[in-house]
Amino acid sequence: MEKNIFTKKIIFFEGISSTNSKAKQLAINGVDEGAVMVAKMQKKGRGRFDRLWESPEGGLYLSTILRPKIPSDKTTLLPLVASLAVNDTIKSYELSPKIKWPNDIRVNKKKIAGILLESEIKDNRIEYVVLGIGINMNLDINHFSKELRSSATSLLIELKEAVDNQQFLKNLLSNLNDRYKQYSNEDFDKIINEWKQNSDTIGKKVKINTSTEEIIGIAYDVDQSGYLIIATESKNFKKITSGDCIYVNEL
Ligand code: BT5
Repeated sequence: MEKNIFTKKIIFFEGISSTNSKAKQLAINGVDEGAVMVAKMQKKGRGRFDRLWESPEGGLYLSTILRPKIPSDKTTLLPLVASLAVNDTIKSYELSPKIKWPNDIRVNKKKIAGILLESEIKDNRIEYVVLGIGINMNLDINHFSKELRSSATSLLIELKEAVDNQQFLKNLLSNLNDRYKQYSNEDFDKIINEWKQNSDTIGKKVKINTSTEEIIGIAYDVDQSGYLIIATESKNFKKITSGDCIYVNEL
């Protein structure tokens, strides 16, 4: 049987600043693809655009190093690959997660996990990608800051019982290996189709905030790069490469 590349080297930390920062250091030092860093808590967990990821003890915080050997323009599909792996795992706990573009995993419309990808590309070649995943495991509502209490949830809150973080990690790394294999085999259509099946974004009226503009329209499709296509009210199509997506019916 083929080995899981994500179980060859797993490094555990009690507490850490950020597993993504640690993984980046190791990636620069040449550590192999698949190495995983796991922490019980993070002091400076990061979200996209340098936002804070609340990381109290009880959650699961991990990062891994990827060195994909496929054209660098396909790195934009990695958020879909990672969100499918997290979604697959949460689903196996008999919950009904949905992916919100680009990388939020939500249960009952509340965020249960987040994904952060940071890549280093040189001369059109991927040097490394650090994939970070944060999952709200055994956290109750009081673990979250007041600002997050209406928008965040955890496995404990949804299942009303504690989950074994080590078992969850094992399941997640196995799903990640399967999804990453699909990706490495360039099975991109399958990834995009399954992402669409597991997302609730397409068809919704959305408000997108990018670094430069706000766009309102219907989420029409996700293209071959994983970018979101919006049909605007003026009947134009806009391609969104990066930004925040808010469902208008949840405002
Ligand atoms: C993310 O960013 O969702 C990416 C989160 C990635 C965290 C992992 S943990 C392991 C690894 N090491 C790191 O340092 N990071 C990664 P974004 O889409 O920008 O969402 C951030 C926003 O989510 C924040 O501004 C809050 O509104 C909200 N948020 C923060 N902490 C949360 C939590 N624990 N649960 C739910 N929502 C949270």
